[in-house]
Amino acid sequence: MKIVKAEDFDLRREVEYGSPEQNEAVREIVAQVKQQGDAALLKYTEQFDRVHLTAGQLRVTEEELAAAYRQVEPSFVEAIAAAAANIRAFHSRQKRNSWMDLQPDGSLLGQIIRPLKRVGVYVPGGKAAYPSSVLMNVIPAQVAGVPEIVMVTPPSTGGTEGIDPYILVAAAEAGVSEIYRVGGAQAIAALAYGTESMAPVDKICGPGNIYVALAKREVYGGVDIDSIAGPSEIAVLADDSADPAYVAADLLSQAEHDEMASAILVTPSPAFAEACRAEVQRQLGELPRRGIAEASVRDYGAIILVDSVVEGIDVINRLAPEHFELIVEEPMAYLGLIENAGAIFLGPYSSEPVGDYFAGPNHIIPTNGTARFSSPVDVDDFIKKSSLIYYSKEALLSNGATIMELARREGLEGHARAIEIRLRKEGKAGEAE
Ligand code: HSO
Ligand code: ZN
Repeated sequence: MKIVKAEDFDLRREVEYGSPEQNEAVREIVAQVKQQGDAALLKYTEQFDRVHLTAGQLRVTEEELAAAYRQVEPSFVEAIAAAAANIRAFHSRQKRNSWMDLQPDGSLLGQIIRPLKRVGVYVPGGKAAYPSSVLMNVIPAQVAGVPEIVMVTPPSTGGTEGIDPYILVAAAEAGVSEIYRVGGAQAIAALAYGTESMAPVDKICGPGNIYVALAKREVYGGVDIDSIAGPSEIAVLADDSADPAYVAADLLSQAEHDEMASAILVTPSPAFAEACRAEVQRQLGELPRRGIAEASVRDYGAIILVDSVVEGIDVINRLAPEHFELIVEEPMAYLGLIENAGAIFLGPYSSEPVGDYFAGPNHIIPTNGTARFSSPVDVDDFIKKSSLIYYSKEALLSNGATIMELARREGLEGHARAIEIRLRKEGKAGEAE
């Protein structure tokens, strides 16, 4: 891991939008599924996943779910259920109520909160299929009250229609109502437009490969989508009071996600920087995903030396990392200075995996510096609001003239007359002129 001074570190990262060929391929797949429905869905599943399905086999059955429970260890079911309970409890605190305010003139103003009706969650196949991410996408939707939560995930490559039983159990524990074995850009198009076998959804979320990300951007507008997540990031600000072995382990916990993940240590202590660098090297040698973690640490990792903890927080605010661990003496004392971080972990025992799996806050968190203006996934992502306006006769009569003044200033006489016709009937039009 390279050790650099704060002023020598480039805080910006490149964002990938896909090649022109990939964009073109995705546009074609989306158009075909939109036009031909199931036929195109099955054709692409055969072509890309090498699995031959009929339309009747797209949906995962209750028997398959029951079989998945028999295939996984009981301890896994218990662990997923315990995590789900914590995530549900945390997200329940985010629920909003509809509200209404009665004004003195008898008018009523308010906001009505409603859940989205139908949400689609994409779960990637292969190594990137995380049961924990199923919980993190589905539970906020469920807590919001979304009645129909649909999951899509590709059938296994290599000729079987099976889906990882751990994913199926997580889906069932989280409360998914329908599961379809379909993946890639074709699955996103089916969620957006519907096919004979799949009803369309109002919002699509969940991570996927570049084709899935491009397809989400392609269908956006007709349906809502979540933000497109970049590789995992962790930044740790630690001083001499921290254990370099703990910090190295936490850095590697995210470096192992992806060659492009970024793990950054910020420290005011050159001795701690050296100790941590040595620990990262030592622990890397023993990590099963060493290849990935090593590339991440080499290309995107860094140790940044600062003059003080306060200067370190300034670096963190400029990085706006997805995850931020503050492991210094008295971390609470600095809480007020932290402006940009998706999730903040305080003290030596709040290791990032506590949040990734279990504590309750969501692990889908803004990356790439977007924590400057956006937030982790939560219940708000699955609700919508309607404004409510009720004007009494009295309220309209006393404010009609003002409304007409604004309408006529915009040259919209029809707007003014819609008010005027009512005032006239009540014998108040003269006052409006
Ligand atoms: N740290 C990841 C989430 C995750 N970790 C899933 C383990 N499984 C988000 O950046
Ligand atoms: Zn993680």
